[in-house]
Amino acid sequence: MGDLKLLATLVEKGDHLGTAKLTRELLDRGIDANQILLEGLQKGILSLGERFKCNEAFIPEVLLSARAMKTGMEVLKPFLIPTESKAKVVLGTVKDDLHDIGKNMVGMMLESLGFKVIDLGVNVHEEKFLSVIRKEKAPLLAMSALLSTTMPELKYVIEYLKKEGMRDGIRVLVGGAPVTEKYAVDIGADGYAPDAVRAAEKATELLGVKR
Ligand code: B1M
Repeated sequence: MGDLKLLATLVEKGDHLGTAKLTRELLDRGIDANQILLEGLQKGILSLGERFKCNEAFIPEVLLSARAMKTGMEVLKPFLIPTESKAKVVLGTVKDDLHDIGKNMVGMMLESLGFKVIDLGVNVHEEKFLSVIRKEKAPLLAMSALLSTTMPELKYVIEYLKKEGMRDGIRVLVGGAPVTEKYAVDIGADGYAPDAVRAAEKATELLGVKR
């Protein structure tokens, strides 16, 4: 559909006001919020990412595009969230990693399935993950890593949970562009998902909650 393509272009160009306006219009026209997220907003940031990879776009453009994506996501959020809450999920991007767009999408998809998401943001240290899991008695930890240099943090956090005697009480779900299913198994995570939709499905499966 043409307008979803236009939405992707607005995100790619970093036009946050245009992104918010068109997102609202598409919702008003009855287009499904998930479709807007995946075929509009996400396509735009990924396409900019491709240009960034080839040195055709640079960090200021990436930041503008990320802002547009976030603005659109804020407009969509209420349309993805049901009223009743299931289990608590502690979510965050690991230490030294500032990427949060994919993590925020995972959070939104989890919320859309009814989970109560406690989002700790980016650059989250293992002690912080652990203290919030303890305080909230959350049964699921969902961690995102976007850099090959920060991916090992996923493993450190799992080891830290073990060291602190907390590993048995919690399910750990991992993801992010460089993370693979094999890596997740190797580091002893309970689950891996390649994208936000499957992350929410996996969370449901791991916790054995009914939809
Ligand atoms: Co950065 N960056 N970045 N960046 N950036 C990447 C990731 C990179 C691939 C670009 C490239 O070189 N081609 C590259 C990493 C290379 C690598 O290590 N393999 C890179 C680099 C190198 C860097 C810097 C080091 C650049 C520099 O400073 N020289 C720097 C590091 C800063 C830091 O974190 N310490 C940096 C900085 C930035 C910005 C701050 C400018 C900005 C982030 C803004 C923000 O997030 N608020 C940024 C961005 C935007 C990108 C790209 C262009 C886009 C990332 C993104 O949002 N993708 C990215 C290139 C790319 O991805 N093609 C790039 C869209 C998002 C929807 O996808 O996050 O993958 P993604 O999430 C997906 C899945 O991975 C999955 O679901 C999501 C979608 O459904 N998923 C999970 C994510 N988390 C999950 C958790 C789960 C399950 C699934 O379970 C819990």
